[in-house]
Amino acid sequence: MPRAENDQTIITERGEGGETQQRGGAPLTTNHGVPISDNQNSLKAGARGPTLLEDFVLREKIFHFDHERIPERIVHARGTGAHGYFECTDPIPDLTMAQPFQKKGGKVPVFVRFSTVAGSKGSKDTPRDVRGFAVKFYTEDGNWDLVGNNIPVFFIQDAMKFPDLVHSVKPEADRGFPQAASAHDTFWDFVSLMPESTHMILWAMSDRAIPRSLRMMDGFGVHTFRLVNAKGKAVFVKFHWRAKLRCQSTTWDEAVKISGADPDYHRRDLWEAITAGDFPEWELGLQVFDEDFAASQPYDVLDATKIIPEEDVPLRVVGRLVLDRWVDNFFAETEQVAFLPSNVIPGIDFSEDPLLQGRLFSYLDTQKSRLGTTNFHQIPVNAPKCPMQNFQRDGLMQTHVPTGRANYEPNSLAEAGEDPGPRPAEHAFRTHPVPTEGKLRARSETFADHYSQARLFYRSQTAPEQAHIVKAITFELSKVDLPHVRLRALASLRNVDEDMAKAIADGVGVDLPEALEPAKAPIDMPASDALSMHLTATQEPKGRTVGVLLTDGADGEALKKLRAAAKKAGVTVKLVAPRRGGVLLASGERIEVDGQLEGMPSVLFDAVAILAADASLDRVPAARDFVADAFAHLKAIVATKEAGGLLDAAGVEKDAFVFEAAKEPEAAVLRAHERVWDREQA
Ligand code: HDE
Repeated sequence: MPRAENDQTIITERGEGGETQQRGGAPLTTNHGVPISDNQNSLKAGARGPTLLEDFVLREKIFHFDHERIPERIVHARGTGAHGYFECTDPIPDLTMAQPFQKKGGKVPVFVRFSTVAGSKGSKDTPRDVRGFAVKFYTEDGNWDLVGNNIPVFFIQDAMKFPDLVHSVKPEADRGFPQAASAHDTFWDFVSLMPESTHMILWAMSDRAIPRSLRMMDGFGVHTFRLVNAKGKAVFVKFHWRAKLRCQSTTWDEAVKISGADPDYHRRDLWEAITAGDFPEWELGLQVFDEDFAASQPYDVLDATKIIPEEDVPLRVVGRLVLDRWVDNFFAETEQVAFLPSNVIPGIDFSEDPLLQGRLFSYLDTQKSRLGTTNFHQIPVNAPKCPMQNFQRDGLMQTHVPTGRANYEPNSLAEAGEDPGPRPAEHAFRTHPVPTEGKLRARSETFADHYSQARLFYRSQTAPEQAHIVKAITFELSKVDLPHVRLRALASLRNVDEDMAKAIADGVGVDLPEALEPAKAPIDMPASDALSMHLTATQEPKGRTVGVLLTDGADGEALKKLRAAAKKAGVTVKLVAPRRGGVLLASGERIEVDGQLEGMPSVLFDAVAILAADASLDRVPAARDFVADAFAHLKAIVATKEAGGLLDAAGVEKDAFVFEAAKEPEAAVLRAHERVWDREQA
């Protein structure tokens, strides 16, 4: 009997073999639209007989399942994405005709995918790694993809070296490990033979490579690009995404523990923020400069291992990026999104950066391999949102159905009253003309200074940030089994900073080797505060999460105060208890909690409050770890008097970052963005 269209009632029954059978809702069909009668049982020759080949329903279902996976990305395989918009706040038509920058308040839809680089799709969210920050702008002039990273420089200067770099960092070829890690022989072997990678190594060994949240990292276009205005005048530009919540990182020990506690930590954090309406936001800042400025710098602006200090060319903020919509389907959108650095629009052009130039064909090529067809641009997440038409036809998985016979031009079909198809336009992308020198397989001399900016980066960091770099390189080199590779890396690092190299050599337990002779003697550039995460950190707890550990009989008043402060500050509160079912507060009120103690350790929070009503947690190992880790990870701790024994058992020293719940429960909220670095030095 035909059913009412909107009937969503599902009836659960039991089949003859005891299996669960459900009916109701929309009719289940095959891929060809044929309604299916039974989704639990295959077609058999008798109830206990063999399955029949005739069962097209079973065969189609399993056939499709067998082909559900597509090749993962060669690099940046693990990622997560969201929809949003870019809004122009300061139009720059004088500099570019690019559509997103023409009108104040003008909005362009975007899709953004964040990623780690080295790990496989199923690896963890918090390895030490560079993060991808790829933005697809669906503009009225076609798609513009700004496929950047959270670090403004790169390991290599020429695309020719990319396969070697990636092979060296991926699991070693003979053993298939380590996964998602640069701390191994082949990576350090390669980079220690590539002095040009030193600047990027310093960034990758800094806390930038272990971000607290995808919402708390900046993004960079890395390469120098061009902006071109309507008169055809070009200027150079570097693109910066500046996180509204400012940059923050985990400690290394925290990152390691998070990867066990919640391998999906970053994607969950992004999902929670967006679904809660707390939309992540970045400013788009431009560094605009001309040929004369470029020619007068001690580095080459076409060299992707170099930054332009913000003190020399300040950021001009021209817009904001807001992510306000999670995907409907992870595979269809996040997995199938295809970014192409070659996707530029009128008003944006490339520079001659040899790394960027190599990327211009690589990404198109990889999409064919991953998505299987030259028609990958027709997948909804990749399709432009403006009209598109040309004479390209057919191909695997063609979904467009062009009408008429104009599949070539020039044609004169219009004269016969037929649709002649499109023609090249006046308002169009035009390559900015650049004089060239003729064919040459070479590297410019202006790319030869490999150390000055590595030195600039290191010297621009605060003491704790420097200490973390030393620790990270010590850790990585200690994982390198080949002694000559450790020594070569140290020999190179001596050109960055003698004290740093010495501290690392001490940590690894080797004598400092002779310094590697640099191709060009480094110079000392003035330190740049903009390069330090600590010096540019936020002063507000907004966007952070506080974990509250409760026991039965906990004081509801302290919790209430803490929650009120959190609401005001834009901080999330998560409740943790020994049992998921919740706790009975002293007031007699029963409250549900967000997680069970063993499944929600303090590494998942920015600050903690232990609202224990008695000493029942003192002997619980997970409770001791909860507190000990919060202390070791330099976080604010609020605790009741009754939790004193637990704090002692966890080795907490009562410093200025440990607060009494009875007096200031809100301290956990108000200090959630801070870490007490003194504790680390103790
Ligand atoms: Fe990529 N890179 N890359 N890359 N890259 C890819 O393209 C490549 C480079 C970056 O979320 C691949 O679709 C070459 C720099 C991001 O889908 C591949 C070179 C920067 C993403 C590829 C580079 C990046 C990729 C793998 C040297 C920062 C993920 C799958 C010339 C500015 C995009 C894919 C996403 C992905 C090639 C260097 C960023 C294989 C040959 C420099 C964010 O085509």
